[in-house]
Amino acid sequence: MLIKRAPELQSSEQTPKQIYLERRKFIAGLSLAAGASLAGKNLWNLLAPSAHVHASNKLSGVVKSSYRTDETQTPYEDATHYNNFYEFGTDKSDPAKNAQNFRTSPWTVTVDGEVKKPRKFSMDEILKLAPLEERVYRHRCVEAWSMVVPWIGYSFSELAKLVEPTPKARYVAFESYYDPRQMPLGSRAGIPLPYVDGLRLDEAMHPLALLTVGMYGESLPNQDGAPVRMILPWKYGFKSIKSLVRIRFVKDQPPVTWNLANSREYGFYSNVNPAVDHPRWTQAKERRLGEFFKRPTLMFNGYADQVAGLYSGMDLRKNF
Ligand SMILES: Nc1nc2c(c(=O)[nH]1)N[C@H]1C(S)=C(S)[C@@H](COP(=O)(O)O)O[C@H]1N2
Ligand SMILES: [Mo]
Repeated sequence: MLIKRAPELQSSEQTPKQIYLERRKFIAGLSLAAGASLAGKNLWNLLAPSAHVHASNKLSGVVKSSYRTDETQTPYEDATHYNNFYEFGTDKSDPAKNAQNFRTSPWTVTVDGEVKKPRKFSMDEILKLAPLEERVYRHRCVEAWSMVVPWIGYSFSELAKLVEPTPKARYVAFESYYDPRQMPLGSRAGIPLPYVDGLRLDEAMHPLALLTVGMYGESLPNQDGAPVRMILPWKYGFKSIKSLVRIRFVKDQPPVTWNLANSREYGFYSNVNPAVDHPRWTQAKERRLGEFFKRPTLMFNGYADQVAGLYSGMDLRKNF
């Protein structure tokens, strides 16, 4: 009976997530058949999240953007079970386990500050504000691992246009949701919360800056920053702030969580730069999840042609 399921895995109708879940069921079945001795604790941990997976839904009307690398995409399983989301724990496997019951509906994002039309957006409004695009971006953490992920969203500038920033707006400040009751591990994360980040206005308005509502054809899983986050593919991953609740257009450079936590190690810009090492490790190479050999890290994570102009004349060693 289990064997018969295998050919279905090849169906082109299936999303990577469905394939992954089929595999999980398959593994579960095998272990039951083989007896309880094989069904160790780790296996049960692996199986537990499947009860909640329907928290993410297929997104319809998504068009493929030309912003896409044809490098091999990271398997859904890795991108959703190897995460940084300190509000839900500091181990890479914590967010997938601990964010399952995170309530992301109803959700509103407040946009204010130096804008002519401050307003709140419901999640429904955000989903309909501009056509949803699938963009396949390289995603590189400051810890020197990387992925290739098919994100879904649209340029942040689409939202910015609607609120009409005034000439005084020079930066954009972003803030994540924080509720210690839902995120009890946050108090032990070792970073100040709520998580905040910021961009210069021209960086935020760059078309690559993606207001992200989904991945792999579906809405974002909680552990990846549901229901809406930023993705800034030319910057280290920590700039890609999750579970956004507030966006403010401001005059002065806003605080950045990792810079507040350790200003010697993490700067405001945090553009991917293989020539400027982290004080404790090299940034010249990275490990792509699922690959054995390290690969060289590219300037601006491979997006130099598009974004280098934003930083012309700047000392990138000083402005790290
Ligand atoms: N609110 C919040 N956003 C966050 C983080 C976090 O801990 N909290 N971690 C950051 C870091 S360090 C990285 S590498 C990316 C990871 O995104 P992913 O788990 O979807 O790959 O999210 C970033 N956004
Ligand atoms: Mo990161």
